[in-house]
Amino acid sequence: MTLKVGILGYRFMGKAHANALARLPMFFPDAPDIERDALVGRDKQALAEAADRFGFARTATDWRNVVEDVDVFYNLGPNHLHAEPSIAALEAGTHVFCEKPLAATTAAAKSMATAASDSDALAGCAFNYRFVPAIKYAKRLIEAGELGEIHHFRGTYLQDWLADPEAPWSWRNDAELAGSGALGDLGAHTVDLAHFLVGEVESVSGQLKTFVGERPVDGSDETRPVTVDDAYTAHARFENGAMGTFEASRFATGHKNDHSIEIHGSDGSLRFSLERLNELEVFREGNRGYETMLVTDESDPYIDAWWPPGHVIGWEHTFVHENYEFLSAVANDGEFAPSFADGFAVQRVLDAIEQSDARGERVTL
Ligand code: SOE
Repeated sequence: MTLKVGILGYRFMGKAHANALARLPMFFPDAPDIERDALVGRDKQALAEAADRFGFARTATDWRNVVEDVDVFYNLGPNHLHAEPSIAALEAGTHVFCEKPLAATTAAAKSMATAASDSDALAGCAFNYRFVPAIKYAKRLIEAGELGEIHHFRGTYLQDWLADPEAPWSWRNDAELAGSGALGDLGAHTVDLAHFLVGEVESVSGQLKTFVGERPVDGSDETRPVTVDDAYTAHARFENGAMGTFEASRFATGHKNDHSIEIHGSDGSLRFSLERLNELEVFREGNRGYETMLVTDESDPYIDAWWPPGHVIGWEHTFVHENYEFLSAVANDGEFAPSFADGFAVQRVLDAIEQSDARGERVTL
């Protein structure tokens, strides 16, 4: 079976997913055949150049002309654009893969989850860090009971790209377009991993902070207001009794893209950092400290598709893994996680953190 694919968005995430589609035949030969059909965007010239580079047959400036003509629609646009095209595609029976966070608001995320539930088509949310071999390995350790009863989850996502007050304004700085700032862009990933590895969040108390209130607009003398958070912190209680701390910042000088988690259980602990994504640190009761494992053996998740042990993989490979899993589920009429319901569950935690910050009190979901 050949799946005809249309993609809305051709910049950063467009490149990451187009690269993943191009890698599939070489590294995952049992993946379904893909026809890179339509690339959707507004700037016709930039779109044509991207379509040529990414190997797409045609371009379109209106997603309405694409969602019913393809088998799979990728929504890689800015967060405020996630709902309408994805819902229209699902209502037309087109499978949808949507970037994270699911939406700019909880209400929009709920509508998307409902549309996915009502549709025969498959919908997935592109939380790519679930598809890091070391994270999959961590999931196996926890499910095998090797950490025992989980007591703590600690997740931070630290970047520094806005520490310079002169760094230009972008849609990620606008509440209407993005929904929130570091909370939704980065915190969404951490909350999803917490759900994946530990379980559902019961209550949170959090705070948001905006360090720089306006930024220059590229190519003009104007400035535009920053109406979202630059950083957030939160404490959480999980339904299973574990405790959690969450943090993300775009002002964490010294960190480029450091998504780190640490989990402590009664019988052991684990530690992971995206800046060393081929490694997992594991502490087992009785050892003197953490052991650093290189998760690149053929028996480790996804590694047999790539290279011999020790020939490390990178950030882009997580997109190949998630595309392989989603498109295989589409072709085989299977299931895929994270679903839109999973994306909506993340959005509810983000919303509760925002509510807690606004009300100055703990919020139960
Ligand atoms: C920007 O913060 C960004 O590209 C996020 O949007 C991605 O989800 C994250 O994986 C890397 O950083």
